[in-house]
Amino acid sequence: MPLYNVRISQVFEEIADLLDIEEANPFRIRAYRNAARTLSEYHQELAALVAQGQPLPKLPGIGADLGTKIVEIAQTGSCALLDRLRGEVPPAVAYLLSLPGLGPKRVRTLYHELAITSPSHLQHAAEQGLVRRLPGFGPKLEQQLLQALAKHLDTQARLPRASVRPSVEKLLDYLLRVPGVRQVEVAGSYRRRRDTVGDIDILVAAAPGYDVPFAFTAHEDVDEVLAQGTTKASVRLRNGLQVDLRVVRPESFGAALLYFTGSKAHNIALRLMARERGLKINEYGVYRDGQRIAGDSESSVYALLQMPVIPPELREMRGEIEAARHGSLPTLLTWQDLRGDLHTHTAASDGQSSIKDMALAAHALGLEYLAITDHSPQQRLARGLNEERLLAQLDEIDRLQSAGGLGVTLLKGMEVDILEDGRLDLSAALLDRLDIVVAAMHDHFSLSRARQTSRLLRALDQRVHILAHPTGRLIGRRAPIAVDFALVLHRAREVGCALELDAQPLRLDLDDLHCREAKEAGVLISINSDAHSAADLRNLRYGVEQARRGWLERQDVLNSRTLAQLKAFLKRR
Ligand code: DGT
Ligand code: CA
Ligand code: CA
Repeated sequence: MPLYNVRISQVFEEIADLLDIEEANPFRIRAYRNAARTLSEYHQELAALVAQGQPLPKLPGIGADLGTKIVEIAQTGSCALLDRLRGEVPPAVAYLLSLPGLGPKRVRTLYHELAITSPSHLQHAAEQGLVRRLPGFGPKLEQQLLQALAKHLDTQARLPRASVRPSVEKLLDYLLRVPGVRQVEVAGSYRRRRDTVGDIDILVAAAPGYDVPFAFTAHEDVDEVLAQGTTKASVRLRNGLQVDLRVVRPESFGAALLYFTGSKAHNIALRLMARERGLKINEYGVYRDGQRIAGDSESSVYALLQMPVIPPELREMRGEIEAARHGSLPTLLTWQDLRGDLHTHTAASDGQSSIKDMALAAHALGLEYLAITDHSPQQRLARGLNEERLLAQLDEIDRLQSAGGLGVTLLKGMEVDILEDGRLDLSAALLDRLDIVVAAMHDHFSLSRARQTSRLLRALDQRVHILAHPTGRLIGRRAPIAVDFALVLHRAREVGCALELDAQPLRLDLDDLHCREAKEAGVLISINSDAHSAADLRNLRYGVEQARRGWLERQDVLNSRTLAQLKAFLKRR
């Protein structure tokens, strides 16, 4: 089975990390990082195309050299450049870069002074107090590293959900065509739309007398069969993903779907409620005095407990059962509620598409407005816009807008860097010329909680409309910043600033719990694609899914407002 794009992208990330440790040319490092991001978000599996002997599509930021490397990785699983770099830098050293507080310079120190080559190695040294004595380290950083290591070592195995989607859809398709199969549904954390998944759970309703697990384990992508029976199977796919299959009779499909969707805590609560009513729930149905009285659909089970169906995204034991009982479940946001995108990049900075192509793509998705927000001057590698180029872009937007035919209204904006001390990377005069100011941090992620908090509070006191990817996390790669989030929310609410839910599948920042905190604090969320190409706008859908997990409704979301309402919001600052 071909490698996922996300795996190829990991090879590029690793190359970038190793080049970084070797102090290679920053532009070269950047090219690998950009290509990694493009790949991880691309909707078609490139290795599959390579396997079929088809040419690669033209991808933004990926020229002949990187294209050759993609083919090489797709065919061999690795590439010569990576092998060479790995020979020069021990493997786990690069991993250390993903810990907060560790850049290439400190990683080099750890390697040279203490011969540290892996996270567990580092943990050991830090526990003995050896790390604090190194030049450029200290007791605080040592403590911070220990905490991050503890967290990191147990979240490593989870995969971003978006990255396994093609694989899951392929399996579902296949199972639907297996003889005897009536219904197929993916359950577990995938169905609850968690940002990451540990494994995949698939449920099948089948007529009696068919060996569905046999057909399943014979799928071409299966590498190893971990367990197999007449009603279940567990396999590992060639790309490492584990998939659990359960087969039930059609009359049990709803009860089984409920059971295997989880969460476990949600299921346990339902079972307790049932017991209070003299009922028994298991994965086959609901029983009273040994008689089966429901279970073909999820709604038949919830109905017996006098509840509406609770959307899978909410089944986390975060108050959803209480809400369902009191008839106060939220009316969750849907894709149709979104009217615009307020954070996007063009080829003027590190994006790939023209303003016009971005606008046309936004229109094609049914959006009504689009903010163009390229990077500010400090982002040199991302070709951040200086004053002259920004003013030229504002003129260009005016020209495009008056020429008409775009299908969306453009808003003039910028993603302005928040400097280390909380000032913004643009003069107040220029900020005032923009329709919308999106502020974001791109460095100094490891400041102390106190300093990080005052940095953000200071940023919010300036003319900022949206605080972008507020915690800075990258799933599986960079921990969220340390910050007093409640205080940030309080100030955001006071000054009338929204917080972003960045919909890039590896960011999804804010996460579900933070979204809910924001809602409860009365702070609007803006769900933005942070697109770096026209195709990236489709990532908005992952944002909607995460927002639903955060209990968000239409009125909680800034970009569900009409253009007139949005403009009124923007004008207040
Ligand atoms: P994951 O795979 O770590 O992303 O998370 P889940 O939620 O998909 O967990 P998983 O794959 O271990 O199990 C799938 C579902 O099966 C889970 O959400 C609820 C159900 N389940 C698993 N084990 C138990 C159990 O011991 N008791 C109950 N009530 N349900 C369970
Ligand atoms: Ca699972
Ligand atoms: Ca499982």
